[in-house]
Amino acid sequence: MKKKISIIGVPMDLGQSRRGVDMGPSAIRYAGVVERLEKLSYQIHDKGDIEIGRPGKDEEASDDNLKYLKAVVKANTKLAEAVDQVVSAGDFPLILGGDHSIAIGTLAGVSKHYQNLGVIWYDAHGDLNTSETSPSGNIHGMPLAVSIGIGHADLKHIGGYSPKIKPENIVIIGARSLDDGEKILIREKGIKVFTMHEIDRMGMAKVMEETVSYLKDKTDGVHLSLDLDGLDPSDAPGVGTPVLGGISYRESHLAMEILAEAKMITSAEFVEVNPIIDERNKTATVAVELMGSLFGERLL
Ligand code: Z70
Ligand code: MN
Ligand code: MN
Ligand code: MN
Repeated sequence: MKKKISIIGVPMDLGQSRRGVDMGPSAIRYAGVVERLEKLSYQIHDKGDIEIGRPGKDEEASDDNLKYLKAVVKANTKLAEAVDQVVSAGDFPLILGGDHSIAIGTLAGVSKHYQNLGVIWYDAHGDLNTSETSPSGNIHGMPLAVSIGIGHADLKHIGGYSPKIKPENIVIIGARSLDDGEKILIREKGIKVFTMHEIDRMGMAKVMEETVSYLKDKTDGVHLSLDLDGLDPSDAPGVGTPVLGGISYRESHLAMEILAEAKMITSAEFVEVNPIIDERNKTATVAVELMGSLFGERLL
């Protein structure tokens, strides 16, 4: 029987300040995600988008440095339920963002199905802020902290339980823009991070081999959370917060191919594609190409 992938779009951009990533799911669909994965003989079920709606004018402001908290909680609660259903049905959940705050809902839906879920966080950022440490109040800078049980109660308890993941089951890859509070948390919790320094020094092949062996024995499933801003802006220009000196297109394909060989990934999300600032849908196209490699495409 063909392995089934269920796609869920989350057209939400309220977790960060630049409008436009709400169009990410459309852009990724138009870049041909369904056709690409069907070619690899998966059975694809596109479940469409989570309904987000428009926030009221007064909703952005918040007393506690958490912009659009209510709207983000609402969207992630719906997403968690949808993802839970996909995993319960035995399908592979593939989530299309949307800003990275949607990882809160994805992980809430996935992690209850595992004793020890691993997470690979492919990102220029750590997304380990809290309302106390965040320089921006943007919730897309907080989902990894929330998922290990640190942050606002309404965010932590989406799905009805907390924490979703253990710090020792996380690997961050591509970090090059970490806030002070995030650096402290990384040290305190002993989170494994391959910054751009390690990628340059060791090479991507070694980084991914170490990632696989770090997670292999202690996890019973691994979620890939891929923020397109992990890539260099020259390869992925259509992201809200481009950071120079990122992971290349080629290194990213290699990373996905090594994950495919390891047969380790049990759910995935691709986030932060912003068509407004993209160049001819380049970033969505890169996302789809990387999905191809993740799901087993080979050059020969
Ligand atoms: C910064 C903050 C961030 C993604 C930017 C940026 C966070 N650390 N996350 N892009 N995906 O505002 O917390
Ligand atoms: Mn179906
Ligand atoms: Mn991110
Ligand atoms: Mn990022």
